[in-house]
Amino acid sequence: MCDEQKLEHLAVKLFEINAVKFGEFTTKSGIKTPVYFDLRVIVSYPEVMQLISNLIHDFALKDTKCDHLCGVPYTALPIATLLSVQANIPMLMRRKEAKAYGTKKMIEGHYKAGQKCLIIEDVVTSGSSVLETVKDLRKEGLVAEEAVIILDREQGGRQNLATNDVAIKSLFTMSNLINILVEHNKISAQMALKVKNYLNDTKAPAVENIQDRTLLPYEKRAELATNSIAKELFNIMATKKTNLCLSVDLTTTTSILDLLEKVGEHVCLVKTHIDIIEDFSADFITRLKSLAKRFNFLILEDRKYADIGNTVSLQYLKGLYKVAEWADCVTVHSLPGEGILKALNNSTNGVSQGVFLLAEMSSEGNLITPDYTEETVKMALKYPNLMCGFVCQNKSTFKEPGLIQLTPGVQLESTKDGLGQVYNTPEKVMLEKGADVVVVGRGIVAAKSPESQALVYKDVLWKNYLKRVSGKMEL
Ligand code: 5BU
Repeated sequence: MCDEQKLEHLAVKLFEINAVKFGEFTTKSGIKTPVYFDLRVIVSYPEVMQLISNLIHDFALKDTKCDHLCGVPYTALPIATLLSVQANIPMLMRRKEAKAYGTKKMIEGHYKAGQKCLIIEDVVTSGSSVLETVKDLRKEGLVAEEAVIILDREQGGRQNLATNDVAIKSLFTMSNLINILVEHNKISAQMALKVKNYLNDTKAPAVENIQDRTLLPYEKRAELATNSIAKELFNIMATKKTNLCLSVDLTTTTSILDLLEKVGEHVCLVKTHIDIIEDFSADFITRLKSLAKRFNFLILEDRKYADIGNTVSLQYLKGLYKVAEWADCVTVHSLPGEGILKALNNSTNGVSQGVFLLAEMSSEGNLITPDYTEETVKMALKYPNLMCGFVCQNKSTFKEPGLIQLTPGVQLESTKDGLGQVYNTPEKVMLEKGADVVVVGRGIVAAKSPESQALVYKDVLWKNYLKRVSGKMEL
C-alpha cells in the first residue's frame, strides 16, 4: 500500500471503530457539533495504533532532526511511546499536574536545555493543549517548535500555534478526512456539507501568546547563552540569587570602592562610567577587579560607543582607560551600523567579552523609533558570540532566551529626575517589562544607607523574578 492508500485505510478504520462520529453532539464547552472525535478508543485496536505510528513515522519523523518526542497527555502518550521505540528517539513525558511531594518537575526523562523536542498530539482544535505542553517544555529550556498531529480540525489551531512559533504537520485535515469518508460511502455528501459549513462558521478562540523568554529560570537561560559573559552573568544571578546591577555613578575612586565593599554581595553586575572619575588610576582597576572576584560580580563599562568601527576599536583598546583590559562587557550604540560590532568582535583576540547593544533608552523624548529598535535586534543576532543582550525597556524587543535584557530607569518611588530620566518600579520592570538584569543608580547610591537600600532592591527584584518564573502571575 502506498502512503495515500494507508491514509485512506486509516480514515475508514477510525470511522469503523467510532473514533470519529457524525450526528448531533454537544462538546464539553457546550457547543453543538455535527462531528465528534474520540481517539482515546484506539488503544483497544493494536492494528490502528500500528498504522498511525507507521504513518507518522514515514510522514514526519524519517527526515526530521529532533532529540526527543513528547506526547500531549493523555491520548497521544501511547502513540508517542510507539514512535519513540520505532524511530529510536528518546521520549519525554509531560505530567498533567505537578507531583504533590518531592520534585515539582513537570517533564520526566533525561534532557538538556537547548535540545529539540517534537510534540505528538491526536486532535488540534484551538491548539491550547499543545500549547500547554510547549509551555512546560520551554520552561525547561527545550526547543519546542514543531508538532505532529493526527487530525487538524481546521478551526484556527494551526494559526494559534503559529503565533507561538509552533508549526504543525497533520496526517489529516478535517476536509480531507471528510472527502475520504464520502468517497468510501461512509458518510453522505449532505453530511459532508453540513460539517464543512460548521467548520467555516465555528472558529476556536485565539489562545494566549506564550512565546516568552522571561518564563525561563536564569540557570536554564545560561545553558542557552551563546556569549560566555552572558552565560557567566546568568549563572551568577542564579547562584547569588540577585539580578541587581548597581550603577556606581560616583566621581571618586574611594567612594566607589567603599560602596562596593558594602554592597558587593548583593549585586550580580557593577556598571561604571569610567570617564566621570576624577582620580582614575591603574590601582583603582586592580582593586575593582579584586572586589569583583571576592564578591563574584561582573563589570559593565557603560561607555555607549557610537563611532565608526576603527575609532571604537581604538577607544576600547587604548587611551587612558584601556577598557578592554578590565571590563567584562560594554554598552554600544547600533547607530553607526554593523562596523561597530565587527570592530569589537575583532578587538580582543579571543578574550571573553560581551556587548550590550542599546535597543531602547529610558529617557524622555529620546529619538529611538520602533524601526530602529527592530533593526538593532536584527544586527545583534548576526553576532551571537559577542552579544550579551540589549539595553532596553520592553519584553517584546527581542525573544532569544540566551540574551539578557538590561533595564535602567528603575526606582522604588520617584517617577522622573528633572533631566529626562523616567523611572519604573522594580515590580513593573520584572513582571511587565521583561527585565532580566535591573540597573539602579541613584536609588541606591544617593540613599541614606546605600547598603540597606541595595538589600531592599535585591529582595524586591528577586521576589518578582521568582513570581514570574513560577508562572503564578498574569501574563
Ligand atoms: P539612575 O541613577 O538609576 O537614574 O542611573 C541609571 C544609569 O543607567 C545611569 O548610569 C545612566 O547612564 C544609565 N542609563 C539609563 O539611565 N538609561 C538608559 O536608557 C541607558 C543607560 Br542606555
